[in-house]
Amino acid sequence: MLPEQLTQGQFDTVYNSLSLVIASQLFTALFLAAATGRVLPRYRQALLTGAIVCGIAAYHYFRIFDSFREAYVTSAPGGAGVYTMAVGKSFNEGYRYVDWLLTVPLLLVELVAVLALAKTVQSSLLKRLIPASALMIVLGYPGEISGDTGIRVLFGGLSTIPFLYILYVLFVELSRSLDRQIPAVRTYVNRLRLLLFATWGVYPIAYLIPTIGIGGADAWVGKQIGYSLADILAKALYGLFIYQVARLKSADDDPSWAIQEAGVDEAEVTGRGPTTEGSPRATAQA
Ligand SMILES: *C/C=C(C)/C=C/C=C(C)/C=C/C1=C(C)CCCC1(C)C
Repeated sequence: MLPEQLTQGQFDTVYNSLSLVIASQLFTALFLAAATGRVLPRYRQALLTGAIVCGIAAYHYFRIFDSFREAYVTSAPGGAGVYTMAVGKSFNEGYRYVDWLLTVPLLLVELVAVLALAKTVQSSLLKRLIPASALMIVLGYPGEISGDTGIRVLFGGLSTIPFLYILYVLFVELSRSLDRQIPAVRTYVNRLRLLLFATWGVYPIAYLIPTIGIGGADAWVGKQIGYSLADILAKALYGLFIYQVARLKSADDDPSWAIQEAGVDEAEVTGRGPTTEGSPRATAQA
């Protein structure tokens, strides 16, 4: 499974991808935590959850990064050349799965929290989404660490069942609750779901790379890049989308907050803010 050797280019590619993920997660976590004051209190939990997700991911990427640097060594002076697996060391892919086990349910909590649905709807969604997402990750792990293609495909297939169930809940069941949201929020939530679908879909594809005949080190490097980029989009970019939804909903819930917070722009976006006549800007333009 783990390549015995990496070229300088392969080593650098993985090194730089891991480093990029650390920067993205760390600073998105800080941003989201700092931005909680820029939404109404009822949306703060969603932003805080997003910050925690990115924080947990940043932590695990520090561990993954260290594990990678210890696993491969080069004897060439100045570090240029061929990297080989260090004796007695291994790259620990388990960090990813522990990370997902924590962050994937939290990403779903983040989504449900920002919608501010009725308590009963909220808990009914979470009671199904959280166990399904944990099951998806747990079932994927035995296949991930197995060198046997059959086992990889078997557990990949099993893990896909809860994955499809999550998509069903998000795209079919959640749609009923969305009818009650304002159009601007509906548009954003739709984008959010598509982002979730597109980025979560990368994981099973990256998982399958080693089974589709792309051999050895290239397959492994491809998988590392796939997981790394998907993590940036599915956690950091997703967190910023959640922030947008929280801002729009805050403005819609309380137009006076919107004016005080951001001028009239967001109140206009939601279509429910004060009318342009009589607003400070209209008066200024007149
Ligand atoms: C931040 C991390 C995220 C959003 C991770 C998501 C992971 C998945 C959607 C993984 C799904 C898998 C399958 C559907 C089948 C193969 C095994 C997995 C675990 C890679």
